[in-house]
Amino acid sequence: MGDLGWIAYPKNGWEEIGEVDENYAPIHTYQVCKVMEQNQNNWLLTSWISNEGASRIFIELKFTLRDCNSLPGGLGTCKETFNMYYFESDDEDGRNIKENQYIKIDTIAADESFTELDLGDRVMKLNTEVRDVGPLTKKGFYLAFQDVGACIALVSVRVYYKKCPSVIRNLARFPDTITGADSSQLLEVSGICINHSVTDEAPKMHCSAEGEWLVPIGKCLCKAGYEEKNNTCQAPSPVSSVKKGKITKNSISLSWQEPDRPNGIILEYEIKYFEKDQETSYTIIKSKETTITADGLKPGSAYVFQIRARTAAGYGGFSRRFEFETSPVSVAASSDQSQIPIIVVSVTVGVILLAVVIGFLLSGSCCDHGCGWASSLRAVAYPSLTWRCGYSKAKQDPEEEKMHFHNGHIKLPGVRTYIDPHTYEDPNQAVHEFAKEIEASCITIERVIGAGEFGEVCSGRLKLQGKREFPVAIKTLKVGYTEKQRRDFLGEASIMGQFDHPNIIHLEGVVTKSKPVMIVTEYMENGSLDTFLKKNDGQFTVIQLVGMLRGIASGMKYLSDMGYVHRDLAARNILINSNLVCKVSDFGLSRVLEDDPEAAYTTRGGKIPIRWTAPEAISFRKFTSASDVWSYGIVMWEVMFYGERPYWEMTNQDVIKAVEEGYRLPSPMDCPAALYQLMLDCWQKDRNSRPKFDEIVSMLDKLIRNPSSLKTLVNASSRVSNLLVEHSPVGSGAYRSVGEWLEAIKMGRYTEIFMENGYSSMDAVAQVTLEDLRRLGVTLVGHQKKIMNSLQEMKVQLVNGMVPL
Ligand code: ACK
Repeated sequence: MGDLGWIAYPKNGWEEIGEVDENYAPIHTYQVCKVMEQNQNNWLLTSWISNEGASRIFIELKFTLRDCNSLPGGLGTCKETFNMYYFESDDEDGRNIKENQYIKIDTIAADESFTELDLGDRVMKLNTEVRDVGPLTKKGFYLAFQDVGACIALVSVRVYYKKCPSVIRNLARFPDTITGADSSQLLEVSGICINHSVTDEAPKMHCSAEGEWLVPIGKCLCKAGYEEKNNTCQAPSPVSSVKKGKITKNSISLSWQEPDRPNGIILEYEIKYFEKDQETSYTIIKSKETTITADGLKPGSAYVFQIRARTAAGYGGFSRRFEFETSPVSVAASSDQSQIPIIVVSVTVGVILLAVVIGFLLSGSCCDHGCGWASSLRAVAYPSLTWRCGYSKAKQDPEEEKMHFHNGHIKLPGVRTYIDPHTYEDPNQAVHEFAKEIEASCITIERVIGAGEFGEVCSGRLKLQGKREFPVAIKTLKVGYTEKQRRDFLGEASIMGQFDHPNIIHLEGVVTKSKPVMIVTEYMENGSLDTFLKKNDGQFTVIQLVGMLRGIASGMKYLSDMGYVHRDLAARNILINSNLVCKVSDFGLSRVLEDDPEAAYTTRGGKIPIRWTAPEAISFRKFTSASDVWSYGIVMWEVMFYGERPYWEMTNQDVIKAVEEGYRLPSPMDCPAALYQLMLDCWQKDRNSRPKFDEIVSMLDKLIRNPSSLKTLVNASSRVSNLLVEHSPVGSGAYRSVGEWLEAIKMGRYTEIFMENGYSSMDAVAQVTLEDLRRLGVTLVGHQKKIMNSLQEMKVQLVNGMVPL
């Protein structure tokens, strides 16, 4: 046993050489060189190594191995490999086990990947080899190195495991996570909301075997009163001064000032009030103004008011309690109105009686289950609906919303739904209801990034009071616009401003009080998804692509829950940011779709993006969330095909005809079968048979949790049978040249290399192997797959007699 506590046997086998480095720290090298002697079996056992909870460990060896050719006379017995083994045990007791109980990890040979070690007069080749072992089930293990007659110096043994390092994402903290045992396993890890934040949608991420965090899902939000800044939450100050205005016997008007430190744009105020000592029954009014009138109050009664402000980060704390009293009823008035309480009482009694009668009718079935009178009565009198962020719009005053609560339950239930800005007589009112006015001086325009229907799209920066400057996208309305154009332009903001979801493009606000009129949204670094995918063809893992699709489906689920039908869902209308988070955008008011170059006029005069649209929407304008699901299927296809144009160059008329006849797009290359099946489900003719967006999200979550389910790909021959044979580039007949073929599969960049290396005909190309591709410099795995699969496909088609090469 040497200094390291490692054991070598037999004693004349491995030998420890102790040296010191330039800092006099000891270095240990083990060497063995019995190349002249027959039947060598020299073992070197390490001390016990704890795996520290990891179930897959990696072993990196650095060693020199002498070339047998350089050893005159030793060629007969000399070996150029050695073996590595392991044995698992919970403690050091496992040391004295027999050789044959060790499990072999691998035979280690020197390969080309060495670094040169300059030994002055000699250069030694230092080899580095890494192996991994797992799943490990005990607390630790021993390693053993067996020499069978080579000349080796073992310079370094590094044992490690991989982990996804602790990180904060979407305001949730994800702990250091040791990767899973299986090299393709993704571990789902739940995040914990950071201080002063609460769960919005349960935050989760996936830790890959390589130690990378992938596919963030869900998020936390800063608690009421806190604002998000640099991955932390801090509070905006409460409203401090509240003044009473006009007071009548039934109403109290209030006004107040913005909090001293708003820490962001105040989107609205929430005013909670209740009759003094009756706190369990309160009313909440939401207002965008700093004044309200609480009406319907009892005369001569004291009411308690509390106000809090909301910014994009959430609510601030409530103000202190302010108490005001309604005017008492005058004597004259009281005699005039002496009948009112009686009427109120009789109406109330009537309502209760009605409730009792309904309760009685219901009680027949209910009592079978033993729940009795009291609960059936309660069910009628107080519908037990918990707070679902329920907005009940006070239509008469769009600046205010009013909700009544009793014992923590909302009394007037209302599910938050999308409000069509067309329902407002004055569209300007709709804009200001849903979008914050921004002063033009807060915006710095930096550069033009594109052209929209109404004017240029620019990138720039927005500096709001009390907030750090941040990047934004700015859509501008060109000069000389008509009133209708202005309305349509701002209509998008009225729609976008109603949404609040991580996969929907976020509206910062609008500029309407100065020119140019602008819509300011969050900035998405990677622009539109179709262009981004085309630019990065073949560069993402399937899990990354599924992560993008999951985001889009989650955004669409939110929209469909809100009752909003998008009608123009396509990869060009999805934006993607630097974290590869996809967000649904393009909420034109004049749907469909003045500004979409893909939209074509139908025979009925409407303009529709034919390739993305469900048959019933094309034929009789039946746009629903189910037709959005069809479009989502097309987006899935675009994503898995890296931005390929659906139905390639077929004409719109041919697309309509083919789809009507039951043809569907073929599977993209290398597409997991489960994803293609989901696409086909989205393209069911019967719209009721298509999956709903929540089902799509769950299905994608399941696939992400279990990535091995993505390993089964649609195989080449079944792809062929699904092809829209006449029109797809793969099935469009023999390619006339290598260039044409490579262009068709979007690998045109390699044409020159192929030609230069003698692959100038399709016959020659048919012989290409993966090795050849690597030699030609096609190093991206995605590109190798694309080329090999296309070749494979052509061969299958040749066998089927479909495409002569
Ligand atoms: O593909 P792109 O770079 O992404 O070109 C189009 C262009 O503006 C016209 O629509 C880009 N664009 C639109 N909205 C945004 C945004 N919020 N962030 C970044 N780019 C955007 C789009």
